[in-house]
Amino acid sequence: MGKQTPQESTDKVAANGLINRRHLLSLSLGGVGMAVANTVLGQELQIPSWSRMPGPGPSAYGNRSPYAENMLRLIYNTDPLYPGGGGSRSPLQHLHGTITPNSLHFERHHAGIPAINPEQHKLVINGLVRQPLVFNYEALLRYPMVSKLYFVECSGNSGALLRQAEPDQSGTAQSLHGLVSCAEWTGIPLSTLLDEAGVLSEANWVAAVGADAASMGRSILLGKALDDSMVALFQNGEPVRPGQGYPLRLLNPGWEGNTNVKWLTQLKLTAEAPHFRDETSKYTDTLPNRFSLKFTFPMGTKSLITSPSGQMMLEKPGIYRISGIAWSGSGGIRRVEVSADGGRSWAEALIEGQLNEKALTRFSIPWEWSGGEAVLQSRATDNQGSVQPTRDTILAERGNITAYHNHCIQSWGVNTMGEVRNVYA
Ligand SMILES: Nc1nc2c(c(=O)[nH]1)N[C@H]1C(S)=C(S)[C@@H](COP(=O)(O)O)O[C@H]1N2
Ligand SMILES: [Mo]
Repeated sequence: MGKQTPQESTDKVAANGLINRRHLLSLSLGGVGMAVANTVLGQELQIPSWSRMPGPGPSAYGNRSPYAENMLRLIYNTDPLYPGGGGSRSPLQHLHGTITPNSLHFERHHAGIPAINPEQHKLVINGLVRQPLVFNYEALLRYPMVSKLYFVECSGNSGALLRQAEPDQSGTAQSLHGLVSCAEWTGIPLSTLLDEAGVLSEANWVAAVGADAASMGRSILLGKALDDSMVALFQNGEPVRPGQGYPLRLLNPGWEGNTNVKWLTQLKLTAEAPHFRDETSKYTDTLPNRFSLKFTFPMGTKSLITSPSGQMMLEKPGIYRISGIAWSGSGGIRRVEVSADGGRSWAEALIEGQLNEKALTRFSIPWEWSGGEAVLQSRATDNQGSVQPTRDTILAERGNITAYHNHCIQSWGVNTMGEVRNVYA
């Protein structure tokens, strides 16, 4: 977040009602508050019944309020031909901050969730190593660990925007983009385990395989494996959930979701990539000239307004908090800009909280809705200068044979009734 130029700081309200930070801080925080909150002066506060009676006591495992039970994952594609296949999407429009609660982390399984007893699970490291090793869960718990915030995003996320010529009017942040989540992952740096096995100089790849019925395998570049890949055992402080790969999963920060092999059971060092099913027939981008890109590992620079977003309703003209998430598979987010006029003018959003590499970042900006039509967009720039592209740019560059790795700008149209819909702009 660089210094503002004098020109920007005198610019009180950016085009189309976006209120820039300087204006908000120097002049009108109070003004905004007054406009948003209802005044309570002169009214007698009613004492609600729940403050008179003792409620239930503590519980062994906490639950959320029954008033917050509308936050649910959206399950898709439970085709009986593929038992356990399909997935579920995170309710991005209901989530705040940057951490996805474990119960709401999106899921993608190719053959369901195996019921693994950690006492019977093994992790093998073999292939081009000096000393093949086998670890049980108990042994892994004794290694030094690191804890980091990382997003996981399926490379099929947001694919509908490329597949569908007309925008899905019923689309929500969740239904269109909910295959991304973010957690604090705790685990052993993969480099620690590979060092112990002793990687031979001919090795270039780590072939990772899961213990599910899909026997999912992915090839990881040795450089990545030695850089920041980890064998994750904990997710937001508790054991990795069965849906996320209990008792352990591979995590390749910033890389396409599929490479994060769940229920990890084998790491084989190889000279060549084994070309598993999920890195050839799937998760591969075919270009208009029918050539396919061999591997696409880091996820693109991306952002999404989660509020207001598809299927929400603005009740009346006034000041709203535009808020959303931004992320990049190549590092941190440098800035996020927001437009209320379909990309003609942009204002810089406030980054809320810390900037973590390869993790979700929360942004927001106040916006005064006049009651007219608007098209809300956000555009992220990562700290290597890569800027989130428009849908038209992606289609022009890659066509739509592939719908994987779509990181285009999402447009939410607001009509004069205040209805928010997925639009192409
Ligand atoms: N063993 C195994 N690992 C797997 C999968 C799978 O089906 N089996 N699905 C992959 C896909 S496609 C994605 S996007 C991520 C999803 O991780 P999550 O379910 O924890 O969100 O896991 C990956 N790892
Ligand atoms: Mo995926």
